[in-house]
Amino acid sequence: MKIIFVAAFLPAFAASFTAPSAFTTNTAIDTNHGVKSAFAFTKPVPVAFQARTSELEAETKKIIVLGGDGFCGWPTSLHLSDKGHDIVIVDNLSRRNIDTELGCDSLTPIQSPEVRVQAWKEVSGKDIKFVNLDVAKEYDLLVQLLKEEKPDAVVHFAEQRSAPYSMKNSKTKRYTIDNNVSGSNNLCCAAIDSELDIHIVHLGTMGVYGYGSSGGEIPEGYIDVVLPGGRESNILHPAYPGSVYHATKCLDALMWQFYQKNDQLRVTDLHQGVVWGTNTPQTIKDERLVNRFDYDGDYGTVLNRFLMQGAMGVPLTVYGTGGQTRGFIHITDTAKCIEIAINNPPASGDRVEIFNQIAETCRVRDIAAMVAEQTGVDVDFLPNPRQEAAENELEVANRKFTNLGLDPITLESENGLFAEVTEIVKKFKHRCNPAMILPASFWNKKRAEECADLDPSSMKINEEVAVNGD
Ligand code: NAD
Ligand code: USQ
Repeated sequence: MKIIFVAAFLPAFAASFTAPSAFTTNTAIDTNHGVKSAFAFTKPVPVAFQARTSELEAETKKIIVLGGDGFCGWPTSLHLSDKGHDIVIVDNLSRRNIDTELGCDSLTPIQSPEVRVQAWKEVSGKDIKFVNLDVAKEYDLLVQLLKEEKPDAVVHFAEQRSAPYSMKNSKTKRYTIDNNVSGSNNLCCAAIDSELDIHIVHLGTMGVYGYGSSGGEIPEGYIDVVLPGGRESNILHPAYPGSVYHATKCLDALMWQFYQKNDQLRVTDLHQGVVWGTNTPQTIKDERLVNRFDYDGDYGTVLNRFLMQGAMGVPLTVYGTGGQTRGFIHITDTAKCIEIAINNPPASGDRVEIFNQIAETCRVRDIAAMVAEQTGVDVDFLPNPRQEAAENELEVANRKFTNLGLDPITLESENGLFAEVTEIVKKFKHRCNPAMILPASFWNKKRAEECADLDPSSMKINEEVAVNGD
């Protein structure tokens, strides 16, 4: 069956979604040079849609979403279902269990998978199947599932994704390696054993490239090099992970390369930046569909943490000098990127397709300054719990997605930046445990010692600054 998406994705979104201007679009892409750093925005450049997306013709597909209960996986599953694809979510709920282990919870009250898919059925009329399965451990069930469902594509989100959690202690380091590397290897083996031609779409990370300043643009996956003797080659970009978690994504990348070469698996690896935001045009349709919002020191990512801290009247937790520059993307665009990747699979025999999945790059202290200015909260420069470069530049190519029609949400619009997250924080501030805000994982003994004076119980919500709850 074929469905036609006329014109771009975004007008369609805008029509069906009444959320604030967080979902208006403006691009900060310099199409000649990739994404520029840290609010040094060039004038918005309209991206010309190319043939494949100006009148996007896509087949409806059977898609299995591994990790479909998570922060990225849930809204992506709904987005793909909304587009007419037949979705099966696989998740072992390990992320929910880690919340229990850490004594924390999503700021938003996420419903059980069963309630979520039922709510989606009521809202959209569409079925999503949920399967509780451990991708890293239940290999036979995974093969059986592939054989039964015969998916066209498998989207692989099912990994332990927190760098701080992966650095907490030897137990979490070992778990992260075991879970992530086994899960990806199992998926490759299962795809081969199923004898199906499955397109694997994996969520990698910008962190595979490392965050040193290389002095030039980070290309999309592969880099031209000149080897000793003047031999020219084009190779996977050297891996330079900054945490055990990031190391698993580097190992994944090697595994995709090997299985593509050996078994002609069709694989797309998406090197995504830090994701921000909570809701999407689909999750906002019903309270029971709300996406998770991590704010704690282990799982909360920087921009969402600052937005939440700003709205709560808590000083912003900048690590070190805040000189780290990272790639960012809004959760709505995560879902759109996955859709674009699914619609543009590599052919059998093609090398692994790699996209850089970011909208823009920003420096941490610039983001903090922006949030502080808007909310009046202080900025705290804390000792850095992480072993990372104090300052780094970052210029990243993301032309593959923009050329395929992505017109990403950026931080340019202040209203857009705050509206969605402020609403969420306002509604659920009573669920926040401020003692979970300070960093709770340290990269090594030295970092732990430097952070020894941080006192979790010192964090207090400032009721005068905090947005009033309902
Ligand atoms: P998440 O922890 O919210 O979601 C991951 C989901 O996978 C969880 O629901 C978890 O229960 C499930 N899972 C983990 N191991 C599993 C296993 N062995 N079997 C079955 N299910 C399993 O994380 P997220 O933020 O949604 O990230 C999803 C993916 O995107 C990850 O691979 C992450 O590395 C990548 N990514 C995330 C971000 C970000 O900022 N959130 C940025 C770049 C890349
Ligand atoms: N940071 C602060 N204060 C905070 C939190 C973070 O200054 O309160 C700094 C960190 O030191 C780091 C930067 O902000 O320099 C980003 O930290 P983060 O926690 O937002 O992101 P990170 O640990 O890199 O991991 C997140 C996701 C991960 C994904 C990665 C994409 O959890 O799954 O792979 O973003 S990337 O960063 O591009 O590698």
